[in-house]
Order: sequence, then C-alpha cells, then structure tokens
Amino acid sequence: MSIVTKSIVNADAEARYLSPGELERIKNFVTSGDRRLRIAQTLTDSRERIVKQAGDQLFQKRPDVVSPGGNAYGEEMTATCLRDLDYYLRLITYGVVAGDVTPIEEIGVVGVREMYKSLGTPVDGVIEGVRGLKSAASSLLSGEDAAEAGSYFDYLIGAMQ
Ligand SMILES: CCC1=C(C)/C(=C/C2=NC(=C\c3[nH]c(/C=C4\NC(=O)[C@H](C)[C@H]4CC)c(C)c3CCC(=O)O)/C(CCC(=O)O)=C2C)NC1=O
Repeated sequence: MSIVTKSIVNADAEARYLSPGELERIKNFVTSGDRRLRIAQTLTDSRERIVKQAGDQLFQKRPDVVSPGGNAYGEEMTATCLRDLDYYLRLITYGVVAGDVTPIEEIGVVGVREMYKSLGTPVDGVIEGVRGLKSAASSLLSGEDAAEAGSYFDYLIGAMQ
C-alpha cells in the first residue's frame, strides 16, 4: 500500500482529516517522485547488466556456490541463481517506486530464510549477491540517486540476515 492509501485508510478509520505529520509524509513522497521514478527507470533499463555484474562478483567472491556440490553448480542452477537476483532487483524497483520497503518485505523477505534453507541455498550467498546488485546499480546512478536506491538495498540486506 502506498503512503497515500495507507494514510487515508488510517485517517478514515478514525473519521478524521489527515494529520500534519501525514500530510508532511505525503508531501515528501510526492516531491521525491521524479527522483524515485528516474531511479526505477534506470534500474529497469539496465537490469540485465546489473544482474550479470552482481553474478560475476558473487561467483568470484564465492566460487564454492558454483563448484561441484555448490547450490548454484551447473548451467541450470546458475541461471536460477541469477534469476533470483533479478527477482530481487525487481522488488527493489517496486520499493523505490512505492517509496516504501513494504513490497520488498512482503514479496521477498517474509519466510525467505526458511525457503532457502529447505533448498540448501546459502542465504549469505544470496545476501552477497544483493550487495553486488547494489554496487552495480550504484555505479549507474548519480550520488544522490545511488544513496536513495542504496537505502532499499540496505533494508533488504539487513532483513535477510
Ligand atoms: C520474488 C520472490 C521469489 C523469490 C525470492 C524466489 C526464490 C526461489 N529460489 C529458488 C531456487 C533457487 N535459488 C537459487 C539461488 C542461489 N543459489 C546459490 O548458491 C546462490 C547463493 C543463489 C543465487 C544468488 C538456486 C541455485 C535455486 C535452485 C535450487 C534447486 O533447485 O535445488 C526457488 C525454488 C523454486 C524455483 O527453482 O523456482 C524459489 C522459490 N522465488 C520467488 O518467487
């Protein structure tokens, strides 16, 4: 739910006008809109490159995951691993557009540790992959935009730990 919808639902539940704090948060959301959309557009346009760079970085740091016995060993499993990174980059773009980490949390964080455990996928490897996404994405963004996007990657990294 966006901050606008959320604020309206909360206010209406108490049959009141939006509070000054709620209006201020909505104002911040609206005024940061151009920047957030620009970031999401860049990440979307460059998704293949970002995911590839993140994968290269991950497999360099963690050769074990793509070695025999590793969870991402073999062409198909490596492709599935990169697909997961692409999923996470997509969720980041949702968060950036919404100006809110809730979509990232609901789609990609809740229950994910248990899921990866059952698949034998090392979560720390996935986190390393998300770090790679962050650095690849940051290199394509201006300093200010990279900082804004970085907060969503940092949320995800923290939440998966
Ligand atoms: C959008 C929300 C969402 C997420 C997050 C998601 C993840 C997800 N990753 C999976 C598998 C997988 N995920 C990986 C990923 C990796 N292995 C490693 O060693 C690396 C560290 C890492 C890549 C960074 C691999 C290799 C598999 C296949 C495991 C297997 O089939 O044994 C699976 C099992 C089913 C499938 O293969 O599609 C799911 C559900 N699915 C979703 O819908």
